[in-house]
Amino acid sequence: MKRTRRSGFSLVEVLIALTILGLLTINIAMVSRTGSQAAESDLFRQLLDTEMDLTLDRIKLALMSASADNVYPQVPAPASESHIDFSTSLGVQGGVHVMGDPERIQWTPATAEKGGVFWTQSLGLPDERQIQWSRNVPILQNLETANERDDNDNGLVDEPGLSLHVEHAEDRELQVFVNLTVSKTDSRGQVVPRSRQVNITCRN
Ligand SMILES: [Ca+2]
Ligand SMILES: [Ca+2]
Repeated sequence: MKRTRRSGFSLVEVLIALTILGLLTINIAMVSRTGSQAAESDLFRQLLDTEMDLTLDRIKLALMSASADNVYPQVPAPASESHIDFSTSLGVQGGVHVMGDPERIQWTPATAEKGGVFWTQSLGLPDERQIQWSRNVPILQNLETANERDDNDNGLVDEPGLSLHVEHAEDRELQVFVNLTVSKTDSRGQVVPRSRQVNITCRN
């Protein structure tokens, strides 16, 4: 008896094919989602890094030309301050340094958790003006808590999100160390902190 050749697919084959297709679709969607989340996280970190780097560059530029005798307070580690007052040297006239108007860089609270970094020009004078350099600086540095201990192992105790301390050995120029943490909550509700330290030599 002649057998008829089977054509088309059985129901089982169709079900298997649909299952495989479904799994593939789910996998592709997961990979795509993971990829877009990674790209979003990268962009988020880059924006925070830009805010942090720009703020530190501005602080560095301002303090580089500060006169060492006009930097206050001069707090050594493990203590630190969240502000610094200074005047820059405009040059020498008749053998005497001519100083610019007093300036201040400070962290100012905006909420219970974070605040901004502000630069004040002509401090206490009629033409005083204040400019914001950063808006996402937490009260304390990353991994630091207020407990009179150095939790993040950086030689500073309970240091603020913007922390400034100095080193001034007798035979060396004044050095100001600036630690800055910038942090923000991403779309998944996770706090992303970025931190960096710069040291600035006051050569005047
Ligand atoms: Ca610390
Ligand atoms: Ca602490």
